[in-house]
Amino acid sequence: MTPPRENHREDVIGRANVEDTPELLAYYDELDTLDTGALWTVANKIEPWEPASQSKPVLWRYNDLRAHVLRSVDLVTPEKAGRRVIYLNNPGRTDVSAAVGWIYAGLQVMHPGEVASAHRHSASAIRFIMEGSGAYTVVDGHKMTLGRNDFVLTPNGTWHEHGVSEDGSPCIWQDGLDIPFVNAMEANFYEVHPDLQQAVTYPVDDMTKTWGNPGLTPGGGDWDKGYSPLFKYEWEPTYDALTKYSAASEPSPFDGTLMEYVNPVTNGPVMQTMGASMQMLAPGQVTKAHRHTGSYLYQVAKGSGYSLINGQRFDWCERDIFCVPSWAWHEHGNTSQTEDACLFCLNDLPVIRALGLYREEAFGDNNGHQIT
Ligand code: GTQ
Repeated sequence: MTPPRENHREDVIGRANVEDTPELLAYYDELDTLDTGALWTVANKIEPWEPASQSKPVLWRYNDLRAHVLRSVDLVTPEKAGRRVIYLNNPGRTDVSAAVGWIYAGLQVMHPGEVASAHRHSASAIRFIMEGSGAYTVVDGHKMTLGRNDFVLTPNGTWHEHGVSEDGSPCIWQDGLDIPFVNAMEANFYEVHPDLQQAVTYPVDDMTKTWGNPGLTPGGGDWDKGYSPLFKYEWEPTYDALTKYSAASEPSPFDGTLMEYVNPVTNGPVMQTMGASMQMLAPGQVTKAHRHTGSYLYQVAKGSGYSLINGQRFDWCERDIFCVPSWAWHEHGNTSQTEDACLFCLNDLPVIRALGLYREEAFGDNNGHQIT
């Protein structure tokens, strides 16, 4: 960790530095009865020198969670539960049920033949498929079939339901939603579909076939919604793209080879509030530390390695999930000398960037590595 900067001391001129006296304390009590307060009693807290995330760096090991997630199948039905999900409860964010920052995440399990009813809400979601076969999601009449490491969007306001086909196997996927953020904006609406299920009104996987062709968009294709028409992003083309890009370029010292998933119409993020990326670490690759604003939830799509987050080491393997809170120092290492490692990342960068709040800093000392 770096020492506090000189201008970060609380006694510098211009920062609130008023000592309590009996008279002032009585005055504060009077203000309180009028639903008011003296700014200088809270100023240093509400205007910190730099972001002070309440989220803790956390690693959720799939090995620890999987049996508990599967157990929920014996305890509740999707009909009763609405969504049968075990959510990731960051110890610093339990008040808003967030996994990190303003991002919610959970592990949803479904057995073959099960369906979770259709609903829609102001929160946007992604699902990242972790295991099993036969999973599908229907979004506004478009049915998407889903395999391992695919991810699917259910953008705000779209009707969506999930299921697993009769001939599939038990499926577990990660849900990631901006529920805490939309609640913070006090803008969350929720509706159950009047028929509980929606009709599939387009050919299966039509959005991938229409919008998912590299370098080509449909002639006369027309899309002006705030989210990507490519509702599903498949693993194979993603891995193929990363393999080609890593062979053709130098990796970033901080991220290895990183590609962002984009809306093919705008080249911008997949949704207005949440973005996603996949990054590849070559065998043995170790990155340097940096930090930036925004909250990040990683899922290990392939391989094994470690991350140092604010000086704390987390060793991860395939299917583990970990978070990097805003402005936390982080660096990653692939511990295999033969296999690459791939990290899927869900983040709130679209919000951070749209509001002009993005900032980034490299760790300057110790050749760019945190001291642990
Ligand atoms: O599938 O729409 O994990 O609405 C939490 C809230 C999943 C969903 C969650 C949701 C969903």
